[in-house]
Amino acid sequence: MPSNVAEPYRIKMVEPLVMHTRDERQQAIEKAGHNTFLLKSKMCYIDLLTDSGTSAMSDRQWSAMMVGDEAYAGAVSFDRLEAAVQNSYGLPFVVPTHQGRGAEHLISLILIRPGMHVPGNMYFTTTRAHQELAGGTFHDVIIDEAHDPSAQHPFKGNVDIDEFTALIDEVGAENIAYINVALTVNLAGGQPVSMANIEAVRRVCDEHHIIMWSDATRLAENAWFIQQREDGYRDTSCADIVREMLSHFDGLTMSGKKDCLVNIGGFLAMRDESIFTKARELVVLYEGMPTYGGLAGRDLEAMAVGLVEATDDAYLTHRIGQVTYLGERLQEAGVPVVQPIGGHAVFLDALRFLPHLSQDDLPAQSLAAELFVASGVRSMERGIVSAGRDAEGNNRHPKLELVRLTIPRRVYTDRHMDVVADAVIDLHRNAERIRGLEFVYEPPTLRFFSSRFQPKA
Ligand code: PM9
Repeated sequence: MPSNVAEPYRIKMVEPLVMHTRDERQQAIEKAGHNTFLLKSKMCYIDLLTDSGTSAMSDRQWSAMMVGDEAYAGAVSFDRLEAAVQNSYGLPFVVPTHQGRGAEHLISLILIRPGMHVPGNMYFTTTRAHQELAGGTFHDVIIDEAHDPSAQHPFKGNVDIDEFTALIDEVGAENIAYINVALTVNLAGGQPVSMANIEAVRRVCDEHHIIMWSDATRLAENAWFIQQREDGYRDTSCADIVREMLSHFDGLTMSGKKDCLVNIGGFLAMRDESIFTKARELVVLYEGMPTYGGLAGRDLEAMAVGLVEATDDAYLTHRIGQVTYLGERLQEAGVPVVQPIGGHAVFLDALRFLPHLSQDDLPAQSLAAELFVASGVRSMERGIVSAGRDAEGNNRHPKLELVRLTIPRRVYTDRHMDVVADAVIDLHRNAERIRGLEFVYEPPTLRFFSSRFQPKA
C-alpha cells in the first residue's frame, strides 16, 4: 500500500547507495562508540539521522546558485533573500546567519538578560543551550498531551495557555525575555500548533507586553497541518497560512536547512527595528557581514528560492504523506510510535519498544545503534541523552524517550520507506535481546552529538 500521492517531481540526478554487511556495520558502530552521530555516512544505507541540510535541491535552486553574488558587502543575493522573506513571511527585517543556531545565539544575546525566563512549547537542544548560555531559564509550557506518545490530539504542539499565564504570575512579565513558539515541535514528534493557539498566545503577549518569537524551522509543515486539520483552512493555500501564522509573531529564528530546502543557511527576521539594529551589530561579530551572515552568496540565493518552494501545497502533501506512510506501516505492525504521526519524522517510543530496559539504560540510544547494525538505517536518539544535565549536574529524565526516523525532503522514495519499515518491524520482533548502554565519554554541552557509549554488562 504505497502512499497515495506520487512524488510531485521527477529525478534528474542520482546518488548511488551502498549496502554493507552486518559485520562491517557492527565494527562501524563500535568504532563510533554506539553513537549514530559518529558513524561515517558512507556506512549508512538509508540515512534518516536528520532532515537538516539533507534535502535535495531543485533545478531552480541550483540555477539560482549560479547567479550568487559573492561580494563581501552589499551583495544582490542578500536583496533577493530579503525580498523572499518579506513576501513569503511578511516580516520586514532580515539578518542571515550560517544556520539556525547562529540565529538562536544572536536573539538570545539580544533579548535575554541573566536571570530572565524563556517559556516555550517544549525544549529544543540548541535553542535551550543558547538561552541558558545567555543566562536565561527555559520553561516548558506545551500542553500535557505532548509528553504522552500515545495521546491523540490534532495540535499536540500547542502552548498551554494556563501554564503560560501561571508562569507570568509567578515570575512577572518583566522577567520574561520572550516566548518561543516552535512551528512544528521537533522533540514532541514534529507536532503542529493550531492557528487558534497562536492567536491565544498573541492575546496573552499583548496583555502583558511580552515578545512573541517563533522557532519557524518547520513552519511550512505546520501550515499544512492547519490546512488539513483546523476548521476554515481547507481552501487556504499553505503559503497564505504561513503568512497568517507569522502575522501574529514579532519575529523568528529560522534554520533554513529544513523548511527552506537548503543544505546550509538560516536567518533572523523581525518587525522591530531596534532588535534588527542589535542583530546587525552582533552578526558582524559572530557570523559575518549583515548581507551574508556566514553564508556564500549562492547559499542566500538557494534559500530565497527554497523557502517559496517549501510552501507549495503539492510538495507538502507528498512530503507529509510519505512520513505518514512510514508511520502507518509501523503502527499496523504493532510497533510503538508517537501519535499522531508528525511532519518530518516517525518517532519510535523506545520505552515501549524495549520494556525490559529502564531510562537509565539509555534505551533510545541503544535502539538507534541496533537498528543501524541490523539494517544500515541511521536514526537519532531523542531521549535522556539529548536532554542532557540540569544546572545541578543531574541527568534530566524527559518523559519522551524516542528514536527519530527523520525523512530528508525529496530524497528517498516510498520503496526506501518500505525497507525502513521492514527493518524496524523485524527488530521489534526480536527486541528482548537488545541491551542497554552506558556512557564512556560525555562532553559538557550538547552531549548527544559526541558522547561515546558501551554495552552495559
Ligand atoms: N535541528 C535536527 O536534526 C539539527 C541537528 S540538532 C540535533 O532536528 C529546531 C526546531 C531544530 C534545529 C535543528 C534548530 C537548529 C533549531 N530549532 O541545525 O543550527 O530542529 O540549523 O538549527 C536538527 P541548525
